[in-house]
Amino acid sequence: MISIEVVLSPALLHLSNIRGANVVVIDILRATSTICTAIHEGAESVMAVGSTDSALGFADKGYLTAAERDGVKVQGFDLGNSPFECMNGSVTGRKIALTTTNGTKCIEAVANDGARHVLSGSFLNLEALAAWLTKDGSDVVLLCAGWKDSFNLEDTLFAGALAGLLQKKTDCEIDCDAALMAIDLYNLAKADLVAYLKKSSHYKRLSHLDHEEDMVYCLQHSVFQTIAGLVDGEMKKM
Ligand code: 3SL
Repeated sequence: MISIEVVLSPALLHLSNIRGANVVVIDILRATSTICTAIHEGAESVMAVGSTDSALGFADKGYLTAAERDGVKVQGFDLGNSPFECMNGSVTGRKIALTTTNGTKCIEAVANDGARHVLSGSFLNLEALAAWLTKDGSDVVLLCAGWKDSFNLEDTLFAGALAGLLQKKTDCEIDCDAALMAIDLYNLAKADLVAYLKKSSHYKRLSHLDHEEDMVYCLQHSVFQTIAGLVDGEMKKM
């Protein structure tokens, strides 16, 4: 029986054991949605990097460099953190070194801790991800990146969507109140996620920065099948 656990913030990760589990890192707005989009658009890989300095260092190795802090593209980088920057062939065949405020930190935090696989979560490939996890059959930990260690709504909603799908598709056990809460929250909001999230802190932050189009894009469900997961330390097509 698969166990499903939701970790509502990276600050709570120390309470969980991810050894042998499939860990889905969730930064819906926008890092893990952008990573999935980049891989779907044919990028060879996306490496999650902790600091802007180390991300810039990858330029010499032929990587595109990408950086965001507090929702804003960092000057001097090829890309920020918008999924639209990864479209129309701009990343096809390229390796990308990406650093973001929360999402890439979470990927780094679980990269070397004995997880079976570390996957990038997004609504964009929700059904495909649920099918992949079901087929693999290992325990699942859904890690919400949140915002600077605080809980956020959008990552929790995705955790609820995925946990709810897994609950329907698999013989699973949910003995985790965070997962049960996330499923209930998703059911409350799913009719119109954009409308529901308009009150949330990050939606407001990104709206002020004119990233509304990115958010509408990232909240679409199951528009492609591509799964991105860590292979040799970089997110690649699984
Ligand atoms: O925190 C992150 O990793 C980013 O996804 C935040 S933002 O959407 O680019 O502001």
